[in-house]
Amino acid sequence: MFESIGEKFSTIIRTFQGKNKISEKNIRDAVDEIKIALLDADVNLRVVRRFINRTTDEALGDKVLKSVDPGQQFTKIVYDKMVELLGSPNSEKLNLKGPDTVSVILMMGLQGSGKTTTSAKLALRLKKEGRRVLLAAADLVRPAAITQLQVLGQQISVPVYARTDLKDPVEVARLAYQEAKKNQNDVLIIDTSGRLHLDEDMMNEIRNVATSVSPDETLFVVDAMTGQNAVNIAKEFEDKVGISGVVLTKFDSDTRGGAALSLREIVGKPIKFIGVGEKPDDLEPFYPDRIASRILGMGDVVSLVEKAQEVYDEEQAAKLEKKMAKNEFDLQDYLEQLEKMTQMGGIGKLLNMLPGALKGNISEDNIDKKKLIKEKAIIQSMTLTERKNIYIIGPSRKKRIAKGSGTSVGEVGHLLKKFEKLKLGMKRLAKNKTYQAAMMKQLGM
Ligand SMILES: Nc1nc2c(ncn2[C@@H]2O[C@H](COP(=O)(O)OP(=O)(O)OP(=O)(O)O)[C@@H](O)[C@H]2O)c(=O)[nH]1
Ligand SMILES: [Mg+2]
Repeated sequence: MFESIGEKFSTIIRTFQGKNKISEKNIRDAVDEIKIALLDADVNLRVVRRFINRTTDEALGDKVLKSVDPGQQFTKIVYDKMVELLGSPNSEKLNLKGPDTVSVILMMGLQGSGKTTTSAKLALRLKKEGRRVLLAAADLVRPAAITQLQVLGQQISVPVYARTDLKDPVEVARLAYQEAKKNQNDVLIIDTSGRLHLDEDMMNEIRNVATSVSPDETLFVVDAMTGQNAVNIAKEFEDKVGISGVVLTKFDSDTRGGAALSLREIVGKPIKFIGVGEKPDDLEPFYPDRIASRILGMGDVVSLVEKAQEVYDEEQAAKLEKKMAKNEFDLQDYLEQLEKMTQMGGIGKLLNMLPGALKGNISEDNIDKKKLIKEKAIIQSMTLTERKNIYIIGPSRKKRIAKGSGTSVGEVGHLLKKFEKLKLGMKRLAKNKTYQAAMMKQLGM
């Protein structure tokens, strides 16, 4: 998406680079070209007008015309306005409650927009964040809908609440909520049915579901290929049910994408995620700044953002170091490390962090990856409280955790013992400056 508009923008912007004097006419010409590029990309006319007015107002001020590097200034204004158009910082975050209560995410949208797929993608994402997710199949219209969600749930090892004996989605949603409470799930994602066109029935049904479970997030799922009509559909859902955020699916397709760009401005609700493929992990947070630089064909801004990301990681690392020194390192931190390392493929690095391995003759080849995956599953089946304090885990909790992770009570006990040893080693390490320095180096800190 956005390839063609990106090319146009970078051509417009390039003509400004390095110029040390820019006239008002130069700016007006450039703005005209930008307008055409946006309209070509199928951006809503009202949105284009607003964007152009804002950009022109600012660009014609003294800041650009009198600056030493007007090209740069102009580019920055266009970029800033584009980011503003797409959303605000952190708008991609989900508003969920703490892990001690059930947060509800309601999915809605037209038929085939990607609700069911996105439900599973979100479930996987939240599970990776340490949440205990329950999926609910409240699409009782399409015969195969329940099975589809069950298959996806199995793929990502997330339980699915389904009732083939019921006909009322409100009832299923309500029962699923009770089930979530009973099983100590902290997120319930409700998949609902879609219809081909907007109709009163669908709106009433989804509104009734919403009223009965009062969702924390009501996500409107929309296919990025829908074009201009997406804006009208979104408005309808906002008026009749109320939406808290948008998920744009099929972002991987080569559509012009302009309609998608109009959503935020017209509906006033943030785009939270984009679907970038059919697989469960093909979901990304929607970062307005990154998308803006993609639209403007500006690679350098992207790398700037990536630099900022590195700093963020350094901060994380510093926090971790402090925790270790204070002997506060818990299973949740361990899980996060496990995840980071497996993501980067550098399991060896993680293993080197273990005290016994500091002398370092463990290579990545002789690591039991299956065991690490099992460990992850075990920790993921614990509540956050348990991860923070393993000493509350008695026999009945062990049983529950083993069941939730598909392991045995013995394996759960084994992990707990191992972690206790690890913590002890860390405590010793924290006291020994030389070892500590070596460990930090191993961790790449
Ligand atoms: N390429 C791509 N395909 C997607 C994406 N999201 C969903 N799909 C595909 O779109 C099709 C429809 O997705 P579903 O999740 O079944 O859509 P739905 O909204 O649940 O459909 P109904 O339940 O019939 O209303 C499936 O073939 C998905 O694999 C995406 O981000 N990218
Ligand atoms: Mg579906």
